Formats: sequence, structure tokens, C-alpha cells
Amino acid sequence: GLNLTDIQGDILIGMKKNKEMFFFFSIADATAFKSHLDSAILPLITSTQQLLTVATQPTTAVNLAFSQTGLNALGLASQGLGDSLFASGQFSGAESLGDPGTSNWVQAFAGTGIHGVFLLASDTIDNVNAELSQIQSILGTSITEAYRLQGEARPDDQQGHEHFGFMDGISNPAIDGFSTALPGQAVLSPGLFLLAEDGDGSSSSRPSWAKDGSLLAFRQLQQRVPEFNKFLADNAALTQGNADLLGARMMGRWKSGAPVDLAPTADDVDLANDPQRNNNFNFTHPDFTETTDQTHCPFSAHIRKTNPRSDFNPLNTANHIIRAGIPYGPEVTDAEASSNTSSTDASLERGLAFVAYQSNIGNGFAFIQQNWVDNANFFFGKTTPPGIDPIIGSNAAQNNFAPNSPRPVSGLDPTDSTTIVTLNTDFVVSRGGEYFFSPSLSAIQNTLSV
Ligand code: N7H
Repeated sequence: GLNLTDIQGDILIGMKKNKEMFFFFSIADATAFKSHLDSAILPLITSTQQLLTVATQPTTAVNLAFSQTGLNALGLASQGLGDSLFASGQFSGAESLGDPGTSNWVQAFAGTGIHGVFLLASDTIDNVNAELSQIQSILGTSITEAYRLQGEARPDDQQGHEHFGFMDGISNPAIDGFSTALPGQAVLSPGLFLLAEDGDGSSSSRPSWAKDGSLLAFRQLQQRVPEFNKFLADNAALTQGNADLLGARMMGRWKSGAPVDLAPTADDVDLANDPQRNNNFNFTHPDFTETTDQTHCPFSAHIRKTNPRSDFNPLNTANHIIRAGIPYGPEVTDAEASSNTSSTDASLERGLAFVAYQSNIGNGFAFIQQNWVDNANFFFGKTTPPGIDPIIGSNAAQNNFAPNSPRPVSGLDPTDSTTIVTLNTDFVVSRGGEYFFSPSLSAIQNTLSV
């Protein structure tokens, strides 16, 4: 089995709290940083084992991850992790991820100046802030703050739903030898997510201390909620006047979480809330021609583009991520809702603090974004090209990296599988991010602190 006391807690099961802060820092004094890391920070880091039972969960869970330049600052530059995208950092690859350039990136992410990130998760912001103060007082002037992003679950009945209103966190892979699969859940090798474990195709290029660490892709993804809602209202004719159905078809799930593959015409809250059923679908049906039929779930739907299930035969076991993100930013204001426009006031920005874990970024997050989400011809072999993911997809690479590059989407109209609709608004806008390595606790102790 896996060494659960050595693997950081966010990777396999998520810290699952209502508040989570991402505190990005640079290392100013590596010698001092290392001495504090071993003696005082390590005891604060939360393992997977600690999260498994309520009795051992800390008030505030803490995880820690480093960028390549952070590992360099700690003297590990010569020991590459065997992951080229991690090594070069996210900034230099922005355009390959479909970002319309980097002028819209949060300043701190523009470059390679961020060395690490603390992830702090708790039930209250006060707890998070108290834990952060403690960490800052331990580390003193050995680090400087680069940036912080406060994530929080949405209020009341929207808890667990992201800012467009959809329930999130329903489908993540199960890990062979660790989790028990629910019906419909893919069971994958631990090495897809943990370096040097079974199934990590790059095991031989990992330094020994990298074992049981994971690569964390962080993205700050702004969501333009009023613009999304206006699109649904303006285009409800595509779904015979039902704007909720249009949104559900773009996502592949209703806002409740019920999959359209199983509930193609109306929401089904019982289905949404039943973990034995809400993932148990694969887009095939006995009477379906898989290359043409989009009556239940469009080929382009967000959950189908990012996890094509039976569109692959045999099932794809190479390109998967574990997601552990959280919404950030306030609710839509009345002024934004009535003007159908997101405010330019930075304090009103909202979106998803996106976190994806994998052992190989080029097979995980970056692969899914570039080769599936942003590729209008994927999934291949359909008689109508699927088009680009209508929720998060970008066609900027075909349009001189212009924002709001028109993107083709098929299958939105359940009665007409062949029509391609062009979307002219980006509903999700990249504000940048970085790639990190979330090391094992023993690597923090024996390698990163010395
Ligand atoms: Fe997505 N959303 O709320 O709109 N995502 N996602 N995602 N996403 C999923 O099944 C969302 C993003 C995946 O196994 C759900 O748990 C938003 C990126 C994958 O069936 C919802 C943003 C990437 C899955 C959302 C965003 C992915 C998935 C359904 C950005 C990778 C699982 C809930 C702001 C490149 C698919 C669920 C499966 C599901 C939303 C980003 C990937 C509601 C708002 C960048 C693999």
C-alpha cells in the first residue's frame, strides 16, 4: 500500500474545507529557510493519513509545494524531476495553454519569481489567517510574500457549486490500492499521480527523493458569470427555450450535478445526489451510433472533453488529473447582473482557484487543455467535429492570441447533431498560474531542509 503518512494530504483526497488560502512566496535566505523548514514547518504539514479520520484532522490543514526555481533556490537545480513543463514553468507555456498572451496574467505569475506556495485550508478565514501568521513568524525574513489568493466555498445552497452554479468535485479518479471505486469511476495506477509509484512512466528519471511527491498545476481562472448567464438566456432557442438545458449540455451536467448522459431532458436531483449513480455513465447507449449521436451529451461538453470515457476504446489510462480547486471571489452584484457584464473592479473578480495533481504535467493538465479542450477535432472520428469546450476552451492559438477568439461548438441543439455554433465570448479567462512539486514529508525533512 501507499505510505499515507508520507504523502501530503491534498493530493489524493483533497483538504475539503470551505476556506482555502494559496500563499505564494519567494525564498530570500535559503539557509535560514531550510533550518525553519525542518524544525518548525514540517510538523505543521498535513499528511493524507491525518485527513482520513476526523479525530486526526487539524483545525487548519497545511500543504507546501515548490516551483522549479524554488527547488533551484534550495540547491537542487542539478536534480531535475524529469518533467519538462515543470522545469520551464507555466509562464513560458502560456500560449500553448490557449491563453491570449500573458498581458492579463496576475503580475506575480508573470515570470519565474514564485518559489513556493502554502495551501492553508480550514472552516474559517480566521483559522487560516492565524495559521498563516504562525508560518510567517516562523519563517521571518527567509521568505517574502509574492501573492495570495483566498478561496472560499460559495454561500448557503451554493456551497460546493462553482460560480457558474454547477456542482463541482463529483468526478475524480479512484486510485488502485487506495480508494474503493464508485460505479463508473475509473480506477487508475497511483503512479499517474505520485512520482515513482507503480504506473509512473518516467520513474527512471526521478531522483529518489521525488518518490510520493506530486506535480501541482495551479491556475487562477476568472469566471465571467454575467456574460455566461447572458449567453444562456440569449441562446436558449438552441435547446427549445430551456436555458438551463443549454448550460447543462455545455457542461455535461445539470447545475445539481446530474449527468445529462443519464438525464438528457430534465434535471434529476435524486440522481445528482446519489454517488452510486451520478458517475455511472460512459456516453454510450444500446441504440446509439457513437460517432453521430449527441442527443444526450454533446461531444464538446466540458466533462466529456476533459474525460472522454467510452469515446476511447479501450479506456484511456494515460491522461488524468485529480482536481482539488476551490472558488474564489464574491458573488455577482446586482449591478453586474443587470448590466450582463463582469465588473472591472479587481475586488469583484471571481473564478476558480484551479488545482490539478498528476505525475506528468504534459500528460495531465497541459495535455487535457491543449490536445482535448482546445482541439476542435477532438474526439476524433465523429462525423461532426466536436468543436472546442464551450466552458473553458480557447481558440486563441488560431487567432493571433486574441481574447474572445471565436470558437466552434457542435451538439448544443439536441435535435440537430450536425450544427456548429460559434461562441464569441470567453466565459473563463486565464489569470495565469504556476507549476509546483508537492514533495513527500520525508523529502522535506531529508532533502529540502539540508
Ligand atoms: Fe472542470 N465548472 O464548474 O464549470 N469541471 N472546470 N476543468 N473538469 C468539472 O464532474 C470547471 C477545468 C475537468 O471525470 C465539472 O466533478 C470550471 C480545467 C475534469 O467526468 C464542473 C473551470 C480542466 C473534470 C467543472 C474548470 C478541467 C471536470 C463537473 C474553470 C483541465 C471531470 C463536476 C473555471 C484542463 C470530468 C465533476 C469527469 C469537471 C467546472 C476548469 C478538467 C462543474 C468552472 C482547466 C477532468
